[in-house]
Amino acid sequence: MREALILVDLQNDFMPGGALAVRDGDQVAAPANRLADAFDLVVATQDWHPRDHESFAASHPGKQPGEVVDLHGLPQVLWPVHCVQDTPGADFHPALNRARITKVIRKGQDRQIDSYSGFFDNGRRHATGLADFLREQGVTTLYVLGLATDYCVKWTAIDAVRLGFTTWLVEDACRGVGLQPGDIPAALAEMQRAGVARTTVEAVLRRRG
Ligand code: VGL
Ligand code: ZN
Repeated sequence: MREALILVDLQNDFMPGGALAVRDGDQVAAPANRLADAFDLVVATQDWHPRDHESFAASHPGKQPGEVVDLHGLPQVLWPVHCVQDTPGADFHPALNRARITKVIRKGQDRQIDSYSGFFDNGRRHATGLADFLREQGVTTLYVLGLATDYCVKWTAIDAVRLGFTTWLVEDACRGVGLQPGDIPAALAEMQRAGVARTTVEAVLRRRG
């Protein structure tokens, strides 16, 4: 029964001042480091888009961030340009302890489809390799934290359950976008309905630290 910690998208563009800033997103770095010290297997996901990614409003003349379009058959929220491959905005937060990260999983590289989950693109057409990696490592239980609660954290945690992992959301080490009021509590409820269990940084440290 091996356990792994999954750090979702702790990247500069999701931090205050970044291109797709998540409120208080930077407050997740310190608890992420504390937890990472308590796990022998730490995986970080990284949103990693080409500059012309079709999830960007800038790729759709006349459209603004926050609008929803049909993108090759899937509903797509349009975002500001963010996490462009090999730019500082796509780097991990500078305070994040990179030395504890065993594996980095990059996602969102196909310009035609977004990838909120760390496991699959939004159409579940292509796997990122995260599930295979975790299974090879003998992992059965995941602790998920990071950004953003209502997008990449939510879909990573829900896919983890669907794939058969026992999945814990480290709720106080997540922050959300909250495009609409109520989106963050709705995401927590959706995860809970899907079978994601909820815990806190202190509870995980008491058990593992
Ligand atoms: C994310 C929107 C667009 C996330 C990534 O990390 O939650 N949200 N790309
Ligand atoms: Zn993105």
